[in-house]
Amino acid sequence: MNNFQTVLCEKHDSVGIVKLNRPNALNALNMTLLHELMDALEAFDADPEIGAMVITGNERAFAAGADIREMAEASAIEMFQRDMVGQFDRLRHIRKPLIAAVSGWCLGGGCELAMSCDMIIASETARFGQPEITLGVIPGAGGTQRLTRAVGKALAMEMILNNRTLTAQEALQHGLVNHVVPTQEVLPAAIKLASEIAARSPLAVLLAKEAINFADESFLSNGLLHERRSFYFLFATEDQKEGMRAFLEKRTPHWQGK
Ligand code: CO8
Repeated sequence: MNNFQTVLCEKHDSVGIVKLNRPNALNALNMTLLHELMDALEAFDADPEIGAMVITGNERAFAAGADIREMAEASAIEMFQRDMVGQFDRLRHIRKPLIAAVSGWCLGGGCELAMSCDMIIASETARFGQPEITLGVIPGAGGTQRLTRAVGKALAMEMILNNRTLTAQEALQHGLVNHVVPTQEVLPAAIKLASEIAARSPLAVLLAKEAINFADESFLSNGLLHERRSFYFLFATEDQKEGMRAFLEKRTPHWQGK
């Protein structure tokens, strides 16, 4: 975890923080960064001390997209073999909650990365967009799908077909982000939210995240069945007994993840 070149990792109690660290390229996502980011997140996901994770950038950029320099001259076959977007699939297997703390540019693959997280905290300076059309391509890591689900078809069309960017306030208004805060507060606010979630009943958090993600990926009847199974399953845990008893006894529950 300490040998990464393009990301910095830190633990803040029960929260794992991964900071994208290619400031000279506005945190453009090259292959090294993508591999290191996913390695770091998977390590936190496997760490029993960690309950939730935050991905952040710097004040100027969360990430300005995939690294254009690295892919400009690539052939279709080279792109297929590199499978840059395949790295993104690793995100879908992270079970603990992931929060993006976004300041500045959040474009292309950077916006796709933020949207692949479970929640987004944006600073007032954040700018969201999918400018791939200006490069003669389209989003490749889920942008056409996730942006459409988040902001609706009309706005997604304008953003992807005509490079319309959203301010933080617009992103909030259209449901792309959870909160907008002053720039200095974006990381503390994300850590606070992650800490609060990390203090909740851990098995229920994992199953709730899984069930919500199912909503985007399935027909309603499949999603309902998935949710119901997880709900019943939680009655096999000690945490469910503890949570309900603590409520009835008017005390704070003590979660054990069992
Ligand atoms: N790739 C590589 N380098 C970049 C990128 C990028 N995406 N964005 C910025 N940089 C570099 C610049 O080349 C510049 O480097 P140098 O100083 O060596 O010339 C440095 O970062 C600073 O950038 P600027 O000087 O351009 O800074 P400005 O403040 O003038 O402009 C902008 C900021 C508007 C963000 C501008 O940099 C920009 O338009 N960047 C490109 C944004 C873009 O088109 N992103 C989409 C990329 S394609 C994509 O993401 C496809 C995703 C597909 C799947 C993803 C899987 C990971």
